[in-house]
Amino acid sequence: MAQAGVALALCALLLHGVAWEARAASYTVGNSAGWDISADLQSWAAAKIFNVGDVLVFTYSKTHTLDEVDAAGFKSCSAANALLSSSDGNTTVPLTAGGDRYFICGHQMHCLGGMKLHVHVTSPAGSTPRVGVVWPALTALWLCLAAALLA
Ligand SMILES: [Cu+2]
Repeated sequence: MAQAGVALALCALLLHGVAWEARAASYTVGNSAGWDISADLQSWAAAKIFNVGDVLVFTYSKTHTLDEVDAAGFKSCSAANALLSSSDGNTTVPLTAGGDRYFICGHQMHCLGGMKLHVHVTSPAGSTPRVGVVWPALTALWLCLAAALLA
């Protein structure tokens, strides 16, 4: 009986792992600095691969805004034609499709000072992201449960 308990505990751990792998990544922009003029946003983005299904979380103070713009607005630091404009201090942006996304602070001087973010979102050709991880993991989970029941 003790053996079965241990096996079940291992199954629970494995299940936790499956849930973790299947979950899309959530990125806090700028890490602890957040969406801020002090953050090195270029380095932050350069070290990551963004996939469809991932989420960007922008946290910022009342001195900033979050504006999503097109490539031209990004280049010129102009939020005049913003696709999205937010100032609530905590904005979650789901990356629902592949391609380029551009974000700037609506205060032009901040943007010119480097408070701008370009991310390229990768969409795996013809498949749902991470499905390749989920099925082998689920199979392992079933084997684990079977082993626990037989123990
Ligand atoms: Cu700002």
